[in-house]
Amino acid sequence: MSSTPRGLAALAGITAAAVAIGAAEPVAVLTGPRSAPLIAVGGLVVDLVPEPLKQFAIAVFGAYDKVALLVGTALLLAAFAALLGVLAVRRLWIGLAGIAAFAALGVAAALTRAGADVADALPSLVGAGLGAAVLRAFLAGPLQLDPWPWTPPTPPATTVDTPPPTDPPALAAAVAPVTQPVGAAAPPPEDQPARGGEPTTPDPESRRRFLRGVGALAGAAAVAGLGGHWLAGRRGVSAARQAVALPTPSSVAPAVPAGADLPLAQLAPYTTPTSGFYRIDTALVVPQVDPETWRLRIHGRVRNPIELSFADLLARPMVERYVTLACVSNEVGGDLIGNARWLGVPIKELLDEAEPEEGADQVVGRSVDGWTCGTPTAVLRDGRDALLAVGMNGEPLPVEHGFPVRMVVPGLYGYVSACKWVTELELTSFADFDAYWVPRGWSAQGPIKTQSRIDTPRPRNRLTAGPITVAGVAWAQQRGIRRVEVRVDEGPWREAELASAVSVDTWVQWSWRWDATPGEHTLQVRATDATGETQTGRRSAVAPDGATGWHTVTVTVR
Ligand SMILES: Nc1nc2c(c(=O)[nH]1)N[C@H]1C(S)=C(S)[C@@H](COP(=O)(O)O)O[C@H]1N2
Ligand SMILES: [Mo]
Repeated sequence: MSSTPRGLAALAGITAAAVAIGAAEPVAVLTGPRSAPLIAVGGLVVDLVPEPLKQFAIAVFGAYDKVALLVGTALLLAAFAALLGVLAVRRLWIGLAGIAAFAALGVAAALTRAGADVADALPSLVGAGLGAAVLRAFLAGPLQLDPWPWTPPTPPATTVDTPPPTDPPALAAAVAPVTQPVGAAAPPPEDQPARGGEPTTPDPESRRRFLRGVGALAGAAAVAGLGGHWLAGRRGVSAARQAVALPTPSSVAPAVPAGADLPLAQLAPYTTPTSGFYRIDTALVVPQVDPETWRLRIHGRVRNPIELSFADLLARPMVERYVTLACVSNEVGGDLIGNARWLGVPIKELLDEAEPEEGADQVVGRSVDGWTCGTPTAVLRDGRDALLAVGMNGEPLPVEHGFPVRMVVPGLYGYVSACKWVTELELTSFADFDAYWVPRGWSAQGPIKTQSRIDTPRPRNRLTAGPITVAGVAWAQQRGIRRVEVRVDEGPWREAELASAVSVDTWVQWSWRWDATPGEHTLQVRATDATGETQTGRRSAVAPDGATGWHTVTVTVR
């Protein structure tokens, strides 16, 4: 960092912002992590960012798109804070007004999140107050760049009767701003015009005190920020999750047939380990839902509204099923898909009890954080294993996969069916309500398209001529896979061998023996579902209702 006055002023601005963000975290331990300004504003960005930019972020940053968003937001904040620091040297009120504007943004973001209450404004307010105090203390104190309006302008020669501060003045001043109107943007009084011109260079001793103050405050901000974050994590529900005893299913999942899992290293296992299961959601912090207070309301256009507690749900007969979940954003060949054994209550039974009214053709699943998906009522009642799931692969749902309860609906992409942290099923119609992704350009209807993927060989594998096993997975949930074919260099399609699968609701592994010859080769795969329809080779983007095209892998054989 430059040590010109302007550089120091920028550093003061950044330190003030760091203090604001850091100080907000311990407050957010009380009000919930989503009320912390960085997370709240980030969440607002997630909801408001135009779809193409979001796609770009997912494409560039993949699973780290959320981290990238938070880092980007923090960098943007730092840049603005530096600018505010520099401007505040000329006019302190500009700096304070800037902080007030950021506080307003933080408060607005925190208060507009689903389920927010007034207390959620606190982290931003406390953070902004301390940030403003730090900025004021720096500029009026050790830097003496702009004495207005707290210190009368004093020429250096008269400072002899001012006792030198004994403690880091920045810290001392930071805790004593209570009598100052934080964020007040009043212009200077007539008789004390704001300083114009370039700020003067502070003397070396002031600079040292300033840099010590920066170091101390940055350290304190980091400790408060990380400590608060850690504390908030400890207030999570992992202990409550561990305490859940899953009931024995009244209808167990069929055993996975011996031939379902081919012994090939690069091939996706039939059952996806929970730790490797893809995660997609809009939540910047994973919702922590206490099963003790969790409720599910089935309401809207029903004759008998229902409200269930977690204990009520666990007391009902449970079924266990393998279902392959897929994301509509999965590119051809992508890995936003996984197969798990889910335990839950059939949604159909609950809907039958609630008695949907005529014309209520959409069930809106709503999560605690306000996210919604819209599922056709008819799909949920047609007898497929649509579940309100509480278990995944024999354990309570992981928190990031929706603990304590989520929806799982075979045959539909997750964005129209798989509501995590679900707390409401509202009966309405497609004409009357658009769920979260629909106004953002995605189709209201999201049946999963027949697809297939080559898992081995991979594009960069070193292959030697001779027999090579080409293998992968194929899926057509609800219909089932009848046939998978592979072709080399756009030659004739050859039928692959299908492994076994538990049901039509899961993917199936396939394999094909290839007599590889030296050179560069293109492998392609296509699947045909049990209705006889072959997946199209026409390429289409993931939006609005799922990608199409044949997965193509180019390899070099020596
Ligand atoms: N509450 C909530 N549930 C959600 C989402 C979300 O953003 N919020 N995303 C959906 C999408 S797009 C998909 S593909 C699945 C993914 O579930 P998983 O993260 O358990 O793999 O969750 C669905 N459920
Ligand atoms: Mo998704």
